[in-house]
Parts: sequence; C-alpha cells; structure tokens
Amino acid sequence: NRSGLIIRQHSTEADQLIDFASATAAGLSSMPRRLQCRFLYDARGSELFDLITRQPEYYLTRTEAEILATKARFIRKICGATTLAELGSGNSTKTDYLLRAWLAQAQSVRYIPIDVSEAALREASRNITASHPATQVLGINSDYRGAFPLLREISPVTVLFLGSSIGNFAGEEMSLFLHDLALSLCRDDFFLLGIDLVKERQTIEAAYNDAAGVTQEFTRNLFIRMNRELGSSIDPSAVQHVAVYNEAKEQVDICARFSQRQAIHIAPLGQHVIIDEGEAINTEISRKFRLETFLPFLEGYGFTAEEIFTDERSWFALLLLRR
Ligand code: AVI
Repeated sequence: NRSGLIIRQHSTEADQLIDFASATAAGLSSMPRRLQCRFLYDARGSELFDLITRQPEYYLTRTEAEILATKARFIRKICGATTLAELGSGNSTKTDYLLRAWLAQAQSVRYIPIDVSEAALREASRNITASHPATQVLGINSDYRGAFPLLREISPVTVLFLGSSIGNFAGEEMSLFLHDLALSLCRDDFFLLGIDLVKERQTIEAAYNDAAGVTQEFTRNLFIRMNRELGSSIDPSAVQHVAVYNEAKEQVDICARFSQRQAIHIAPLGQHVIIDEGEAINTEISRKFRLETFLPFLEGYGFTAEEIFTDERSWFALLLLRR
C-alpha cells in the first residue's frame, strides 16, 4: 500500500535558511522594499492562512468551493480518469469535491499533492486516505517548479492550482510559471485554475482587512519568523498590516508599515537593514483578473479554455484549460 507516501525535496534545512536569509536581505535592500510572499507560509503562517479562508470577509475560498461543489462531476466528465496533481495543496479541503467526483467514476484515483510544507502534506494525506481509502496519495514536498519535471511521468494528468494563488505572482513570475508548466505538461493534459475576478473595491479590501485581524497576524508572522530564524529582534507590535486595492493595477498591495524605526539583523549573513518609522515593506500582491484579457494571455502560453465556471455574482472563476 503506497498510500500516504511522501517524497521529500532535496534541499536541506540549512539550504532553506540561506534561501530565506538571502532573499530577505535582497528584498529589504531593494527599493521599494519587498519580501517574497512564499516565506509567509511557515507552520504558523499556514495555520493563519487556513484561518483567513474561514473569515466571513474572505469570499475567495467559499466561492470557489461553491463552484467546485456544483461542477466537479462535469469537470471529471471532461478530464476523464486522469491523475490529479495539486500545486500548493495546503490542507486539500477543496480537493475533496474533485476526489469524490473522480471516485464516483472509477475504483481508485491517484492524487499527488505538491506543497512546501511537509506538515500540511502529512495532514492532507492522512485526512484523504481516511475519508477516501481508494485514493492513492503520493505527496511531493517541494515548491511548484521543483515538481514540474515529474508531471510528464504522470500524464495523463489534471493539474489543480486553486484559490487564485496565481494572483500572488508578480508579472515575470507568472510568465515563467506558465511557460514552465506548459512545457512540463503533455498535449491534452488539463490545468484547472482558480482566479479571483475584478470587482468593487470595498469587497476586495474587506477580504484583506478582516475584522478579526487574522490577516494582520498573518503579515506580522513573517517578521516573527525572521526573529526566530534569522536572529532579528523586530518588535511585532510595530508592524502594521496595510492592504489597499490598486485599481489601476487591479491588485491588492499588502505591506507591513513600521510605526517605529527598526534595525533588522540578518544573522546568517551578518547584515543589518534599517527601516525608518513610517516605512512600508511590501509582503504580497494579490492580483484580480478579467476573463476578457486573461484568457487570450493564457492562449499565448498554449492553454485553451475548455470550460469557464463562475458563481452567480461573477466574483470568482474556475478555468478548465487544455494544454
Ligand atoms: C494564497 N493567496 C491566494 C491569498 C490571496 O488571497 O492572495 C493569500 C492571502 N494573503 C492575505 N490574505 C490572503
């Protein structure tokens, strides 16, 4: 029984620390200062993100789940008995609708969650094998691109990239991602992509400024992680979470604004960066999409829309793309 097997990435803990330290040093000394959002997801950060998805203002997860709940069987009909591979699977809760639809049509299904968090993979794998014993789970503990070379081996495949995580990529990162993914898939493989759509400012801004303050905690946690792993001693209460929708760019800009001057020590590199009072460090962007421009853009990378699913209010879309 190979269910629940996890393949670990090659990088060691020391490699990961150097990666965090050097990306942080580079980002803090660039102007405008910016940190890479992938570092938000340590164990506590993943827990906080999971909590964000359950806040009343954070409509993304709920809306996408609603679409999946009604369309999963239809999606399975189009994709056939493909392997399901999920990028950035987290705790895999939304995947449940798809697994059910797949299992309704076949005796077993192969599910390959790909995530940087080994803890999240273990939990997902445990939950899925418990609720769907006929699912063969093979977890890959790696970042997305590290797992791309494997996709060819598991074709025919349906790659899932849900939750509008693609919106967290800056322009060149998104292009590189789509280019590499297209090259890694075989002809007629599928790509199921969740995207958050452009809508009125109030709705978007509320989602990134929840009343319970969970998103604020999520932003602060990045600096708490820096204190723990990089030896800095930032006062977390000096970090204010600021999330503003930029209508021209159609993206939420998320920053940490410092209410007091801080010296950030990056011990593994022996560096210090001074952040002045009132200065902001960008921690994330979250882009919002328009179908009329994004679909032709995807075409340019070799992805053709087979079906487009949205909710009643057209707040979120699930694109079923064919390579
Ligand atoms: C993971 N990603 C799609 C989330 C988003 O909505 O951009 C990350 C997030 N950051 C703050 N709230 C949610």
